[in-house]
Amino acid sequence: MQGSTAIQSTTGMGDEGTRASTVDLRSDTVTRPTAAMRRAMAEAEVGDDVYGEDPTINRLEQRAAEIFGREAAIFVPTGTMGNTIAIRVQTQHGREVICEERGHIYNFEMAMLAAYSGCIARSIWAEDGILSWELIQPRIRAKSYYLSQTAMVSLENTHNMAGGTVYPTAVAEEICDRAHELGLPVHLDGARIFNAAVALGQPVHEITRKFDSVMFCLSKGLGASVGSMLVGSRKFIDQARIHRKALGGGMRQAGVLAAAGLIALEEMPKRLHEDHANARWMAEELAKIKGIRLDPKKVVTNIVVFDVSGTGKTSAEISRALAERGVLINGIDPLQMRLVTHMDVDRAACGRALEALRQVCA
Ligand code: TLP
Repeated sequence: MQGSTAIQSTTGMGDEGTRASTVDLRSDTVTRPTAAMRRAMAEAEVGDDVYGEDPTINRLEQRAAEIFGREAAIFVPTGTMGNTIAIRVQTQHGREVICEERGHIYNFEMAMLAAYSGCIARSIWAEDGILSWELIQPRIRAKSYYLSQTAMVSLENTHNMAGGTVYPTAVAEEICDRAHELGLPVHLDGARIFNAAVALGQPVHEITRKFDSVMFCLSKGLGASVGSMLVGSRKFIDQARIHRKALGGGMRQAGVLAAAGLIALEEMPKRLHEDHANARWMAEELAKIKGIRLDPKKVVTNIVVFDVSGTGKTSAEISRALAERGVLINGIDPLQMRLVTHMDVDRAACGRALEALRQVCA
């Protein structure tokens, strides 16, 4: 798994007509808002959020803080902006952020870690993307005036490119405890933290309580069209608000977005287990296809990463052949592909995707 983690977008999306029959497993970011979300959006009470006067945004921020057991929360347009802000608030220029080698903040956030926070990533490769204190501790820079200093640790749960893997809570908590003893804050890129909570059978406040800041997305498996949240202390969120504005994230009457976000937050975690069951089933069936390699037991949430090197085809070739059959799945490098189950793809659609994969790999 070590190596490049570029998402290779080899498949486009057709017009509305082809869309209905297309099985889109490129990501859970492709989910579209439910009818209830669209109604709530149409009816949302709104105000100017830069003045703090959007009642729907205020409600969403309050509910996110309550659900995560924190003092405060802030609505941000994207997960990338949420992570960027969390890193900026808790680091200083010229320092280092410890993260996993395939982590989103390191590979998919346009180097904002460097561009906005002035830090470098001290990346560590970990089996299944799951770091431990044993792996982190030796990479913390010695206290010295001539070494750039470690500023923070950032974990990703679930770990996207490692295949939706989940941190055992004790492992994440040990990292937080040991980092805190050294005065280092720990951020959680919890884009899919509700998937992790479902897999662990623990509520999100329990599995995130030791992190200094948590970002989670409303717009992925939870189905809202736009938006992510940052949660943490009141002081942290006050600082975050300044950086959100600086980054152009002051969104005025964004209550129309928050209205869908509230439904995503309150209602949608209840159905994520369906996506997990579909992903596991797909993984088990994929493992039976000659040339495809993966361990289905490792699939515990909604992401399946699989090796196609034994098929004699590249991931790009497979993507293109699948697209011709109305199935969208992208490569993450020439040898590996990622599929993500979500609420717009039911068991029958997963079956159609499998059939197309069987044909293409034959
Ligand atoms: N992930 C996207 C792509 O950017 C790879 C996807 O299709 O999975 N953290 C994690 C762990 C993510 O997976 C993502 C998006 C983000 C942050 C960023 O969220 P957005 O796209 O809202 O900026």
